[in-house]
Amino acid sequence: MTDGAHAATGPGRTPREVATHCPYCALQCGMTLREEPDRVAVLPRQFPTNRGGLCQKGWTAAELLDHPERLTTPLLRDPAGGELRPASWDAALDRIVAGLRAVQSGHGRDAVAVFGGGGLTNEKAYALGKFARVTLRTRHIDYNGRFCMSSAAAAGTRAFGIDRGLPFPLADLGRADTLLLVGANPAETMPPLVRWLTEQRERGGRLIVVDPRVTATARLADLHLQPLPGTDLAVANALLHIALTEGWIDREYVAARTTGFEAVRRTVAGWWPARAEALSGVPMADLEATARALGTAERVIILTARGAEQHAKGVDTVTAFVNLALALGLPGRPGSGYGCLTGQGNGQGGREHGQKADQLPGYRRIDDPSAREHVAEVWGVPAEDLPGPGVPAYELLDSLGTPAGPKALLVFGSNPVVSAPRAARIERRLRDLDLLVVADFLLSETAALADVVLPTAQWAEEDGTMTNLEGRVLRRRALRTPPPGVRTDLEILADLTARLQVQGRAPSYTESDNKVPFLAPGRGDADGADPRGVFAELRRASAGGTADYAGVSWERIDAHDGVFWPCPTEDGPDTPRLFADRFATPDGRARFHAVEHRPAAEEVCAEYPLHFTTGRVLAQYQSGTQTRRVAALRRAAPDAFVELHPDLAGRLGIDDGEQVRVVSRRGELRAPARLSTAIRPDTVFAPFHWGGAARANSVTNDAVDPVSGMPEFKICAVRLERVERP
Ligand SMILES: Nc1nc2c(c(=O)[nH]1)N[C@H]1C(S)=C(S)[C@@H](COP(=O)(O)OP(=O)(O)OC[C@H]3O[C@@H](n4cnc5c(=O)[nH]c(N)nc54)[C@H](O)[C@@H]3O)O[C@H]1N2
Ligand SMILES: Nc1nc2c(c(=O)[nH]1)N[C@H]1C(S)=C(S)[C@@H](COP(=O)(O)OP(=O)(O)OC[C@H]3O[C@@H](n4cnc5c(=O)[nH]c(N)nc54)[C@H](O)[C@@H]3O)O[C@H]1N2
Ligand code: SF4
Ligand SMILES: [Mo]
Repeated sequence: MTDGAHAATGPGRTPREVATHCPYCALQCGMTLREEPDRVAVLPRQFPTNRGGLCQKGWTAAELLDHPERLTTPLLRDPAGGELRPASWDAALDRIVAGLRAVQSGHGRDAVAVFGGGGLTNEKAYALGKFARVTLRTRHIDYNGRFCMSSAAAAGTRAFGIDRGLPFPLADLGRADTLLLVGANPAETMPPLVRWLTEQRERGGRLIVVDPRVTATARLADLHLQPLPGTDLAVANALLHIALTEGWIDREYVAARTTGFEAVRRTVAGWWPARAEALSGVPMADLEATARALGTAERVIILTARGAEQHAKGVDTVTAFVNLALALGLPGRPGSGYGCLTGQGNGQGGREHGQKADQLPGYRRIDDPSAREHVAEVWGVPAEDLPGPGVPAYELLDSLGTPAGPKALLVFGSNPVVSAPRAARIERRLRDLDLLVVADFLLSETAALADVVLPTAQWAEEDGTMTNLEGRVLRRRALRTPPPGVRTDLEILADLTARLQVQGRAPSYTESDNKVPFLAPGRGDADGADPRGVFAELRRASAGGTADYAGVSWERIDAHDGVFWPCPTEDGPDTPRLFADRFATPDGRARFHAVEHRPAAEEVCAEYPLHFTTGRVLAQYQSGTQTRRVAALRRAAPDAFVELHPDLAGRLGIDDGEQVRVVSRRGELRAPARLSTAIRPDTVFAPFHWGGAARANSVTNDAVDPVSGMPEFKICAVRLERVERP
């Protein structure tokens, strides 16, 4: 049984079942879907990551398959009345093709942009990158992973020469003697992962959590450091300072396996624990206890997540923790290392196959001549015809509809009206476009602004692969076909490509365009919409790259519990653990980079005296398009809220449950106050899962990290006000 499905043996006898994975986060919990007379049932499934566990979102994921608000027909904006109205696929695709041609002939190829998502399968991420570069020939493609993984990715690449979220299997967490979680709240964001934390502590390990709030995860910890948001870099430098003073550095490892330590040593020499305490509020004694737990244990793992990374200094902050890990000799040592907890379902694979502005498939750089040659060869186009690098997500979104920016945008798998920083401004940019196309299965806030909405298939209706937070490539398996009127993302891309190629050319196109089939011929995929065919091509395109999938086949994934990349040959091994002997740098050594703390892009002042930070709650996912429509999740987390300390509430005369306004220089959000001693009195928190008046991103700062382009979602300056009742 290679597809993991059990076909029904007769009507009403054995229900059809399929072994697949949850559609939501990067843990990609194993689950079995079963077709029942009146619903699709979700059953937990043993898989090495979740070991039979699922969170509430996973349990209820199938509810959206037959949801009454599901889109089952394309929608076209009526030019006269301005309403979105049902239309045929022909009419919708014709409108898109005409719009793209008009924009490209008037303003050049780069006037069209593509925005993807880390929830797309590897096949779709790959096809989207190729669609942008080969079919549209625009340099403008980027994706929501820029808001998610980009800082850790950049730091990992510069230190280790490779970016794989966890360079070891998740199971290693259970055996760590000391585990440091920085800005991660897996008890809410990846609940089944908590089993590994429990196992770790039952074996006598120590768990240390760094978070400005006493989260569900912090409550599990032996030690909780509660810094001011945006001060993790100083904390990391102080921890390394202490380790140096105490002689806990692994000097042999540093000498044999790394370069650049001397500059780091000089920098952290100035980070006395007292200085870090004054800045972060973390007591010196706790810094010392943390450094000791890291410096004197055998198996030590340091993990970061969005709390540390979503800052305008996110890359340097991650680098500071990587420096600490390297100085202690952790990366590559059995049971030890540094890792980042990737977020979206295919957050890892989504950043490997070419939907990032500066990348080609296989985690190749688009400005590397040999990478261009290789991929152009697979695509059957001249390398010089491939566009150069585009710009990171926020810069792209912020340029839409401006005189120099793209005039048309196609969105696959993101809802930036809710999830982009400084969202009111991005909403205006989207409205300024000549053409906005959104493919979604629900009418997200972004789809509601579109000129054309294309109804697309859901996870249980498509085959493909996903790469989880461990770098393990998994199979997504279809239980059923999409409902009538709905097409898969791959079908949409193939349809558009065919129409763009057949119906003549925009004047800016060169001769070779019409000769380029979307997928090179002879690979078993006539129309380019078959995910197996696309995966076969992806394997060739990634071969020899950093993220090498050449040896990964669907059959091999099925026969094992997934395949870890890099995996260059079908009969050779895959790579569950990286860095045992060497790093992926030219000389095989990991690279230290000296990094200095700097203040947040926006500091508090008399007018905006409070720190504002954002994040997630267990029962809602991301921009909420999906989970806000699931009854049980809506009951569990019905509304947005503003979390603040009772002391602060007392000072401002705010009662629990009262409507408050969080105001920044960019805008405001309104939501009920939730009083809690779990947060620092100088900081307020709001989840970002809601749009409208409660949208957290009306408030957030659009300052970005200079290296990664990551926006500063986790800190800005605000004031808090009561909303006076009429
Ligand atoms: N329920 C649920 N689960 C999810 C998701 C979801 O939307 N909902 N999304 C998935 C995705 S895409 C992602 S990226 C992951 C994210 O997973 P996490 O990174 O665990 O989630 P966040 O809540 O964004 O941030 C984690 C913590 O960072 C803390 N924090 C805020 N500012 C700072 C700071 O300056 N320093 C430190 N050290 N901590 C800070 C917050 O208080 C929060 O508790 O979750 C995935 N899983
Ligand atoms: N303030 C604040 N803002 C944040 C964050 C934060 O911590 N604080 N976190 C950031 C992070 S880490 C992330 S990852 C982003 C996520 O934010 P978004 O990019 O908005 O992610 P989603 O809400 O998952 O949006 C996915 C959309 O695509 C649709 N969709 C799902 N699967 C598919 C598919 O296969 N094909 C197509 N065509 N559509 C699909 C869904 O219905 C949904 O409308 O938000 C970022 N924004
Ligand atoms: S932890 Fe993530 S993958 Fe697992 S069930 Fe929950 S949302 Fe799905
Ligand atoms: Mo994310």
